[in-house]
Amino acid sequence: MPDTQVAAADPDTMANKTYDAVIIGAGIAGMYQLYRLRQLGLSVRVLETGSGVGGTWYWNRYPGARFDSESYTYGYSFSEELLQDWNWSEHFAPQAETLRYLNHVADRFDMRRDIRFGSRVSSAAFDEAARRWEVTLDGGERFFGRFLITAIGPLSAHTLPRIPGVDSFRGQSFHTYRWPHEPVDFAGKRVAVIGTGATGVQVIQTIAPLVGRLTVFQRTPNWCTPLHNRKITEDEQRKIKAGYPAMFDLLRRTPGCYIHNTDPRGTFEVTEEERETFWEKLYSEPGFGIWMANFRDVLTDPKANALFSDFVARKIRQRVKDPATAEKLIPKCHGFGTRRVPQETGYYEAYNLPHVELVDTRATPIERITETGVRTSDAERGFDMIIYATGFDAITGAFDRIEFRGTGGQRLKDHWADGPKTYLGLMSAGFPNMLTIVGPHNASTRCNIPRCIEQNVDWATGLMRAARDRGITRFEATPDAEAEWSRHIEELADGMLYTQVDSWATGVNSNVEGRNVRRILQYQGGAPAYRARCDEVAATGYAGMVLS
Ligand code: NA7
Repeated sequence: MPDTQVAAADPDTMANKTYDAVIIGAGIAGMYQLYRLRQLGLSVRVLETGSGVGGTWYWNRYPGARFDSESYTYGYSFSEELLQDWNWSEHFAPQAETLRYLNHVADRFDMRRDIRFGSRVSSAAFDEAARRWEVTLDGGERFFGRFLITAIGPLSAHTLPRIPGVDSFRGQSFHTYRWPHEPVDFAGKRVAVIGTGATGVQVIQTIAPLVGRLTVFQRTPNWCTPLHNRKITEDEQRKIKAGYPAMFDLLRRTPGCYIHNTDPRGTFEVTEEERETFWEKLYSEPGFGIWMANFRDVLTDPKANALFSDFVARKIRQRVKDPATAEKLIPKCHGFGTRRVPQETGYYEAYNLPHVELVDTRATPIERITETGVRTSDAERGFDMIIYATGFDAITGAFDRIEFRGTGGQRLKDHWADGPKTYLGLMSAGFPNMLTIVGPHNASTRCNIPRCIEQNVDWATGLMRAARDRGITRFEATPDAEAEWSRHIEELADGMLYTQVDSWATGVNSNVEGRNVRRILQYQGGAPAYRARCDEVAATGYAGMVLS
């Protein structure tokens, strides 16, 4: 068979597995990066653990998984035809629809031929002499790329609880991130859910009416607010499609690239009546407006924050019939919006069902998972199924699970041992030719994520275009630029209420050794300022980097 035909069947064979760029991950970021680098005419290989595209939306198939961003603000913006052809069915689309969308994108742009599925990267090492990365899969297969782009997701390193006996349970058990592809039957089952973050809330409200008995093990309650999801009408569909340019323009200007923008007023600049009316309006409106479009000081002034937290606490008391359960559901250790706000649909009402029980694991800690259920300090309960909605080793965890070695063999894990050190949240000194899309210290993890992904990818693509045009085979952030950016990140976070609270956003995870200390992982200056800084670096010929 002629070589050309071999290449058509398997590009890895002819190309000797050497590419201009290797991308790790075929989620939203990896797919878009592939599309853009192909436009540059580069040879690209995407390595993906799963058997399909979609990343977050491929893995998180748990019941109730859906957007918290308005669907039409979440899709890719790069193709007008795609925008006009795709119809979102609901204002906040469910996981299956989003996965369908991403598969549609992969097919439409013929992406799969450059993606290797079922390929988990275990290590990547920079070869200084060859100025390229050597990327190794589980099982030992190797790929080579001049450039290495990580698109491995901020919430992809899922964590099971460090509770004795997790392996001993004989019933069904699932982490929400590794939900089975086959349907799961809940009818008549005694089900435990551990964890009440954004994921746990979606699971609980969805399965509560389906199960025989539901016990929720809550360690920390969260401030949840109504999603108010509904179908998109035909008239709305037309308006959405006609309004894309204006909408994307707005999204470029808001701090988190949502359609919600901070209210310029201060909480105490209005009368009590005006305040209540405004907050009632926010509570009755869909999506994250209540978090993102609240008074400007709600997330920074402790008094304003406490007052709004009281407002939401009142709502919880009104909605939960049993006063003792309501009190358990009201957070006491953190204010509204200082952790990710779960968006709910009937979550609080689920606790009014006679077969749903809430266990406060701070009052009665889980001691062990047994063969038949869960033992707390005061009781042993039998279950048919345990659902772990216990979250992720966020933002840096996926990096820790791959052995990245830069110049002189240094490990990224060691370089970041005291917290990430980056330049623009996109690269790290000592790790040449490597770009970290949605990495720590960039704006994307406090963002309507595809919007910031597109910014990250477009910037990375610009750098690679410059490299191609100028014959550059090596780029690297300088240690000074890295130190300055890392300081800037700390300064921006100073005074934010969220930095005083344990959560995945501050890098705390009780289930991972060494993750009990808060770290600053996110850029807090807002997406527009972040984009401006990145653009300035590019416009000045990549200041803070050495290109050769
Ligand atoms: P989160 O928000 O990190 O939530 C994890 C939940 O699991 C949270 O309630 C934890 O309690 C709880 N948890 C974790 N470990 C334990 C143990 N050992 N015992 C009891 N409870 C435990 O993850 P999600 O998946 O809900 O959401 C992640 C993001 O995905 C979300 O913000 C969206 O952006 C999408 P804790 O609060 O730590 O006390």
